[in-house]
Amino acid sequence: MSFNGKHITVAGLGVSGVSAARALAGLGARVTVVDGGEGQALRERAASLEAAGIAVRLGDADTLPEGTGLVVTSPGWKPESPLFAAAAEAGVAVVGDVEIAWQLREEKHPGKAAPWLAVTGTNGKTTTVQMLASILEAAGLRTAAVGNIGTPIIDVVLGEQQYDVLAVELSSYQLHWAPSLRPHSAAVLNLAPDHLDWHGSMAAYAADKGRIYEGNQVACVYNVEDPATERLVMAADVEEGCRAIGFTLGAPGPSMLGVVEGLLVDRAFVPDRHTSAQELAEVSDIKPAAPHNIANALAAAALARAFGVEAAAVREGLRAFRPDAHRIAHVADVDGVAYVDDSKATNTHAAQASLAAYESIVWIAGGLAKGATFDELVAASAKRLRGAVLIGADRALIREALARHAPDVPVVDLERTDTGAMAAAVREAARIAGPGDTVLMAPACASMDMFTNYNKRGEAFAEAVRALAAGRGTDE
Ligand code: UMA
Repeated sequence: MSFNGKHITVAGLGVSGVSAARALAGLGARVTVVDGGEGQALRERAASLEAAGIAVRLGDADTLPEGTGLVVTSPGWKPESPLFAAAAEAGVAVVGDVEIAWQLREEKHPGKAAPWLAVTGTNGKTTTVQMLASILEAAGLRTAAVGNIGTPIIDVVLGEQQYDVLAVELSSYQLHWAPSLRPHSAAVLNLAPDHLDWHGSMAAYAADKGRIYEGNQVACVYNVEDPATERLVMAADVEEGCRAIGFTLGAPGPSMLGVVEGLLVDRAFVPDRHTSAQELAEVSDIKPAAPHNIANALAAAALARAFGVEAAAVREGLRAFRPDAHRIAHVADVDGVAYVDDSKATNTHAAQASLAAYESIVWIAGGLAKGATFDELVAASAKRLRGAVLIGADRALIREALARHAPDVPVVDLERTDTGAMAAAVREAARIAGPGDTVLMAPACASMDMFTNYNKRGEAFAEAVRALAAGRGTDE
C-alpha cells in the first residue's frame, strides 16, 4: 500500500501516535496529528513533530481535518470517539498503528519480512512476550519484543535492523484496529473481564482478542484451563494445516504442552505425539515458579516450538529470563511485615492471582476500575484479608464490595490523591499489619488517575516502604 501523498490524520500524540506520524510522513504522507489533551509535555512533542513538517492540532480531537483520506488511531481511543463518527460520515477508514506496521512489513526488507509470533490475553502478555524473546534469542535468532510492551511496532518494522522473527504483544485495543493482521502463530493466554468500558461488553472484548488467531499459519496456542480461549481458536479462520495447540499445568494430551513431575513437556511438536514427548525444561528454570507464570512459560515455549526452536533453547531462554519489576516484587520486610509490589495487577483477575499467594494480607487497592466489578475478587479473597487501604478514583466500588463480602475487615478509605497519597496508604497499612502479615499493593485497577503509569505507582510504593523502613515516614 502506498501512503505517498495521502492525507492521513493520526489520532493521538502518545507513544504510538508519534511513531505512526513520523513513519507515515517519512513515506511521503501529509500527516496531521490530533490530540484532545493539552499541556507542556504534549506541546513539546508537538513542536518536535512540527519541525519535521507534521501538522499537530491539540485540544480538539473531535473534528476530522479537511481532506483526510485515512485515520490512523492510537490504541487507547474508544471506537465511539466523535472523530471516528466523523470519519465514518465522510467514508474514511480508521485503522491502528499495528495495522499500518503489518501493511508495511515488506517495505524495508522486501521478501524478508520477519514473521510475527503474537501474544494476547488479559494477564501475562508482557512476561510471556519477554520469555518468548529470550527463548528465540537463545536459539540464535534475531528478534525483538515489541507492541503493547512499549516499543511501537512500526518503528521496528521500518528500522534498519533486520529480524528473523518478532515477539509481538498485542492488546485488545490494538487487535480491534488491525483487521488484516495474519500472524505466523498466536496465543491467547487467558480471558477475564477487563477494559469493558472500552469494548462495551465481554463478548466484544473476547471477539477482539480472538482476532489474533485469524489467518494463523502454523499454530493457534490456547489455555486448556481456560476454555474460552479454545472457543476463540474454533471460531477463527486459519490457514490450511494450522494446528490448535493447548498448554496446561497438568499432564499434556496429544498436541499440548504441559507439566509432568516437575518438567515442562511438549507433546505437540514431536515426531509422534501419540507415543512420545519431549522434555523442554524444569519447572525450577522458571522465575518465579508460580502457577500463572508456568502457564506463561508454556505458552512462550509453544510459540517458539511452532517456529521450529529446539528444546535446548527453550530451557536456556527460560533460565536467562528475568521478570520485570512491579510483578509480585518483594520490596522489604519491616517489623516482621512483608511489603509486596504488584502494581502490574491492573485488573481484578491479576489481583486475585496475587491475593491467592498470601495467607494474611493488608491489601492496598484502588484506582481506575475500567468498568470492572469487585464482588467476585473480594468474595474469593475475604478470608485472607486482615485489612484494606483504598486509594484512587473508583475506591468506593471496592469499599462497597468489601462491605458486602468482608464486613469485618477494617477498611481505611484515603480520599487524598496527591503525590503523597501512596506514602499515606503505606503508613495506614503498616498500622493495621502485624508480624507475619503481607502488605500487598495489588490495586485491581489502572493507575492513571493518580500516576503516569503502573511503573510510577510501583515506584511510589517502594519509595514509601523504604521511607517506612528508615523510620522517618514521608508525606511528600
Ligand atoms: N487521546 C485523545 N483522545 C482519546 C484518547 C487518547 O486525545 O480519546 C490522546 C491522549 O491525550 C494521549 C494519546 O491520545 O496524548 C495517548 O494515546 P494512547 O492512550 O493510545 O497511548 P499511547 O501512548 O499511544 O500508548 C499505546 C498503548 N496505550 C494504550 O493502549 C492505552 C501502550 O500500552 C503501548 O505500549 C504503546 O501504545 C505502544 O504500542 C500501554 C497500556 O496501558 C502499556 N496498554 C493497555 C494495557 O496493557 O492494559 C491496553
